[in-house]
Amino acid sequence: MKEVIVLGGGNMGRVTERLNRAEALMAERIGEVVCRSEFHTTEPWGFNCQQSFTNRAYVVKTDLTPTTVLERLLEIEAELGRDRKGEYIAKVMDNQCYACRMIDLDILLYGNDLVVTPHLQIPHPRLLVREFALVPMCQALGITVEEGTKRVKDIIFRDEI
Ligand code: PH2
Ligand code: MG
Ligand code: MG
Repeated sequence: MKEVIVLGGGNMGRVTERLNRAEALMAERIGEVVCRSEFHTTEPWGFNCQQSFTNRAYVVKTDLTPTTVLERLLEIEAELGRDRKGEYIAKVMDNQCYACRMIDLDILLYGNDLVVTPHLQIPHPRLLVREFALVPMCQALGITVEEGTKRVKDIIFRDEI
């Protein structure tokens, strides 16, 4: 059994309702959601856009592998209306790195595992520079941001000399 930390977010439409639906679906398809942060209202990071984001982090107990967790999260995003093609077009048209989205479910941590595959990197590679992810994650885990930062760095640099 592993503890996976998922960050939910979005900035279009009724995001809190959608995140609550996502939580119920994660509980059905991934595992028990044992803790969650509050909803955090955050400014769009990394791109220009008017609508602020709502983010919430979840601690989920699971027997699934990281790749299977990712597959299920992508399925849930699609079911809850994520339009990746529309986002892609908006991103290219506006020459931005990101686009507004209905919902995004990202894996931040999978236990203390370091996972690097072509499609998945855990810890999330931008976790330490994204306050909108780090702050809810630490709140969901009941630890300080300093402790959370240390945990992430220990995972990433554990195998380095
Ligand atoms: N997600 C992004 C890019 N920028 N900004 C905020 N505040 N919250 C997000 O969840 C977010 C973002 C890419 O996934
Ligand atoms: Mg994301
Ligand atoms: Mg994502």
